[in-house]
Amino acid sequence: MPVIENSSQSDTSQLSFDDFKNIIIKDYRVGYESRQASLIGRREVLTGKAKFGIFGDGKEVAQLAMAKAFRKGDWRAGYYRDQTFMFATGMTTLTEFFAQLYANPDTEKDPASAGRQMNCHFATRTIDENGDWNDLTAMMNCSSDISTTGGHMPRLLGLAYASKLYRQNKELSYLKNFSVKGNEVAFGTIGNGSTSEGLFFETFNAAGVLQVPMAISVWDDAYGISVPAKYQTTKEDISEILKGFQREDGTNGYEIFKVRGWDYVGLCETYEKAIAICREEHVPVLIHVTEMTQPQGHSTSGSHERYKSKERLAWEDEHDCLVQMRKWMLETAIATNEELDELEEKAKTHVRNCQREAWNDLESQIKNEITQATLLINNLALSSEYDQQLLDINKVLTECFDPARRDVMAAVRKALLATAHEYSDTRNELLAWFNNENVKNKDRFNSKLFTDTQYSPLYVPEIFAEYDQDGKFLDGREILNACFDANFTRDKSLVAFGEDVGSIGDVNQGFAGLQAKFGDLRIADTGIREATIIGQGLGLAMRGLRPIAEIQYLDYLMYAMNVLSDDLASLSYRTKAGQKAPLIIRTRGHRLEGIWHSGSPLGFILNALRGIHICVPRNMTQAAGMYNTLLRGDEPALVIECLNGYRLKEQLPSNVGEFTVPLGRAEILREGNDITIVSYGSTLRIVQEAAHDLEMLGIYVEIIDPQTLYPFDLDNICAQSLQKTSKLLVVDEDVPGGGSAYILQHILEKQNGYFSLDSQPRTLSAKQHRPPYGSDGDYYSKPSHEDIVETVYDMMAQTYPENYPPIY
Ligand SMILES: Cc1ncc(C[n+]2csc(CCOP(=O)(O)OP(=O)(O)O)c2C)c(N)n1
Ligand SMILES: [Mg+2]
Repeated sequence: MPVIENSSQSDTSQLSFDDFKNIIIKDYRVGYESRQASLIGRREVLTGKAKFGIFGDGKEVAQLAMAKAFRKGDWRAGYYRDQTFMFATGMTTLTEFFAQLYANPDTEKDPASAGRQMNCHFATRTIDENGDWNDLTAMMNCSSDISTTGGHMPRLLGLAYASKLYRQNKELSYLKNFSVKGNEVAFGTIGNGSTSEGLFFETFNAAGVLQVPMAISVWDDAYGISVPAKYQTTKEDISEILKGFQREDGTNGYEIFKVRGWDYVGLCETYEKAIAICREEHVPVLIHVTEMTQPQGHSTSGSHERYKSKERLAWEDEHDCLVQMRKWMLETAIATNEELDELEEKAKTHVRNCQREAWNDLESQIKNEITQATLLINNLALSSEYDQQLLDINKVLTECFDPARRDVMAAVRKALLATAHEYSDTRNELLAWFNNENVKNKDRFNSKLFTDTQYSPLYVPEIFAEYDQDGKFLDGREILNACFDANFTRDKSLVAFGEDVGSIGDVNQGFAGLQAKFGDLRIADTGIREATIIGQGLGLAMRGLRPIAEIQYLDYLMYAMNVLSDDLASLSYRTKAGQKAPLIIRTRGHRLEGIWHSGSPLGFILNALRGIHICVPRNMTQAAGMYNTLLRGDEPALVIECLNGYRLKEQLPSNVGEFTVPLGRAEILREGNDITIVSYGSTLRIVQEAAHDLEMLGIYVEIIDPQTLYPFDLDNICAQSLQKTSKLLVVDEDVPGGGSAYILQHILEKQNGYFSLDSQPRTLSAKQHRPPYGSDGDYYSKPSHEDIVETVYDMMAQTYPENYPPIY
């Protein structure tokens, strides 16, 4: 008889046989209810009540076993097959499961995503509505799922790494809400097919190096949608090929387990053993669960009969894990057929009731809105000359099958458009109702791109830089170094890591000497693995630490872009501010040398990373002020330092660790009446030099540094400048139509700058291609001093041709 540990029952050796039976029967009930949820869920999609369904059928029994090893304070980072685990741990309920399937936008009903995510995308809420952390040691924690398979692996690494820091760095013991001596295990799940992803292998290796309590379960059903294992995995066996990671005497590495997905006893034993090693020794473990099935096929998008052979389908029927568990329970006299029949009937009714409750909840809200809207439209029809049109609109709405909010709002908007020429009290009432609903719908569907609470960096008070009379002029890198030193002294939860960040203090020495001062748990080197550097930071930030994750050059941000975009940037939105990760990404870019060290792809970054603040400091003092701001706020941000600025002299502020640069605060660097030039980062210095030459020509340019591109110039400084100059030039070194197009949209459209222009707004960017190596390559690819002077000259010539004859 196996010793089965239950999360609520720590010492099972004392259990009576009856207690033991009851635990197993309860497990079977949870598994069976979960299966019913899958069956009913699929039907709800096929009958049109929900739009898409993907379920965890065929994976139930392993998850029951995994749940037994999961404790309060632990973390999950998994994928869409894990509903049984979520039910078994109590991290979600059946009613919430259905609320998400129906896209209920209420966080009370779908706490994981407020209807924003497809079904089976799980999360627990780690912060409250004020942005304050919950006590994460007192609850079970599930980091928010993403649909991109394998995309969650880097985050898993960070969640596990946090336990290591909490265990090894005694200075963190004051952070009571996050850890009890680093005893928390980060549980990951991934499908066999998705282990083909690079992120899986990158994470796997990094965890082996770091020796963190990470437990990866691979749910192996031999397929990734229709593609069988022979096209997915070398030797068709992931644990076989990962055997080289097995730890041996005197080496780091993994403990690797393999167990069949329908073997309840084997699974319980495996999880108990594996997780004990992981938790106590901080050794990562792999649990490869084979022979899993997929009774309903991959998702509601297609049927698996198309690609599985008759033999395979028959095998799956027989090896269905719940069928096998039931058989075993009968064979071992844990339950009788009659008992299980009765349990199954009750389970079916229970799940059906939960489903109805979830449906009725949303439906009744929408019906209520329809009643209100149709009444108001009817009232309007009484006094409108478009009465027939309005009654028709109402008829369509009342006859709508399974109506949604969009149907209600579409009807109201049509009614308001039809009566746009009329003025009446009844129309005003409809309009007021519409406006009121819009506020609610904006909150339901468009809010919380950032957590947006009192802790937002936008509310960090502004503190000006101060300078002693004999304030030293230092290399830019030394300014940053002093800033980091002060912040690491002030805040013990700060950590920084990346390639070459530890021992040598980063390739440009911003962290020089700080590892020696603060220790290698706080300032650390990593392998060359950008995606998991970000994942490492993301997981730490979700667990209450304040990481600065460094990407060595901006050009390599590409390698972390999936994690940044899919996971970090969407975290607040996809949980409706139920989780936060105040991760600061530090990198350096713009111009230096050659094709892969001169990148400034801000258009790409701005388009992909809404949900992350984007800071582009022109020098290291401004960068320091931004770090000071960001480290006192709680939202994620990317800071792009100027790669060619570390050895330029800047004056050291006496309050280098305290002064702040507010986000969204544009600064006028030079005043002028003729042309407004907006630029950022490394081009600013060239623009400033060009302005000097332009002055010799009698042209006075106003130079504005937005400082942060997201948020962009919150005080409309740019548009105000245009009221004076009427001419706009945006200079950057992204591709044409990249970051500069974003800036134009802000100034012309959002700030209404268009109305102040007397000539065509212009952009001056780098070329479409990347800059060749060498100074001439740079000159012919990036905007140069002469390019800027001539572009401004040309713009002036358009208005005053007689004053500015053609140069060429
Ligand atoms: C990055 C990414 N690529 C492709 C997909 C489309 N997709 C969704 S599920 C899936 C199959 C995953 O198979 P596996 O990992 O074996 O998990 P299973 O569904 O079999 O449990 C694919 C290809 C995706 N969601 N994300
Ligand atoms: Mg699979």
